[in-house]
Amino acid sequence: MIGMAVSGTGLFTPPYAISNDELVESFNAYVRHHNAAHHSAIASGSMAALAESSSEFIVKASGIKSRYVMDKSGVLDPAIMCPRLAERPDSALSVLAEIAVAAARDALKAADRTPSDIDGVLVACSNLQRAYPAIAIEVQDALGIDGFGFDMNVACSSATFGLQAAADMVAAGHARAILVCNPEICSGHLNFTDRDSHFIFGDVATAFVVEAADRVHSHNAWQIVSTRLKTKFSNNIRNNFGFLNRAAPEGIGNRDKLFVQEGRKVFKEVVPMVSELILAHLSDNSIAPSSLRRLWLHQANINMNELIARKVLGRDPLPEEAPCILDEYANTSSAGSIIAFHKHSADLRAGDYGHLCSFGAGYSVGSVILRKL
Ligand code: CO8
Repeated sequence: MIGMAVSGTGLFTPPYAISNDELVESFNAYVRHHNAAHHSAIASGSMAALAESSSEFIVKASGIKSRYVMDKSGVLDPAIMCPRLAERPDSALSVLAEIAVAAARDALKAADRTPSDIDGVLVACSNLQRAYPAIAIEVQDALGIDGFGFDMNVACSSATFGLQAAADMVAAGHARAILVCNPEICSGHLNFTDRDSHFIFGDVATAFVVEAADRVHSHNAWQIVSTRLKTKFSNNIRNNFGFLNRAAPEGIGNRDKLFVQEGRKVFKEVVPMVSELILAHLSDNSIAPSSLRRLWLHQANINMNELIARKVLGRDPLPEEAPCILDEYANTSSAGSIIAFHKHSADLRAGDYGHLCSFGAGYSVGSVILRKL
């Protein structure tokens, strides 16, 4: 009995890249314009002047050098500072479903599966475009999948929680195979006028197929040895945007209606939570950290990842042991560790162990032990 497996992964990369220098240039233009417009209030001390951002700070504090986005011109326009994504008629595919479908087609190909092999679709992500109908049902329809679909959101941990939910449903006999999609248009929820966080996120979509390990026919399939999930309530990463805002119109447009965080607190509280969970999870499965060939860590911050990898391995990781994709993609929420897995798993050999993990708002942590088939 070898249980469940991830039999294929897919990736959709948006068409536009924004470098740190480009982002900082538009941010600083916004700051100069803002400070000039509020010159009297700033001079009188009733308003604080905004400070400029810097590419050097961004690379040092986060490891991020660039990000992909679905729209570049709106984000970089100091008068807009927000992606511009045109509304679509109800008869057209939603933009979130569109990027999920692109990643899903890639994952189905990698798994050597067709839509007729799939019985369920999960869209598991941080940033859902609407409340209903579920994006997953739209993806299901676009791909021609019979069965069921639903959305789930556990912020950055949506993909690992989705992986466990999919594996449980296949194991229970509710589906032969489940397609899990992680479309993340993080730029839609990011406050590009906030110096502390304007550089953090990027857009992307990933997808993967979960099915019984003894049924896979792909070349890069991974047995799901064990999963472990953990949540602990925290207000340190939060977004209060939602349909109840119209019931309190006085708050619409406030800072908390987009992504806000206490980045330092998150760093300090989440690193021990993640490393302790991974070590306990490995120990309970009698797997020595030294036998892990690769760590596909959540991609939020390079300094966090180096610390977690050091705590798990008991030494500094080699770059290929804990691959970094956030330099190119930035934080893509739930999709980050799946991108790392997608790009850096094919070279490993049958029997090799690897570890996939996520962490983020909630707080939420997902730990997945994988073994190559
Ligand atoms: N440019 C220049 N200087 C800056 C900038 C900037 N842009 N920003 C801050 N500074 C300055 C500060 O003013 C401060 O100056 P001083 O020391 O004089 O007070 C100094 O730099 C240090 O500031 P910080 O303490 O803020 O900087 P850190 O070194 O702690 O780095 C980070 C900030 C990068 C945010 C870091 O704390 C971090 O990465 N923390 C963890 C964050 C994390 O992992 N969050 C998870 C969020 S993801 C998630 O859960 C998903 C949510 C859903 C997705 C939403 C999509 C939008």
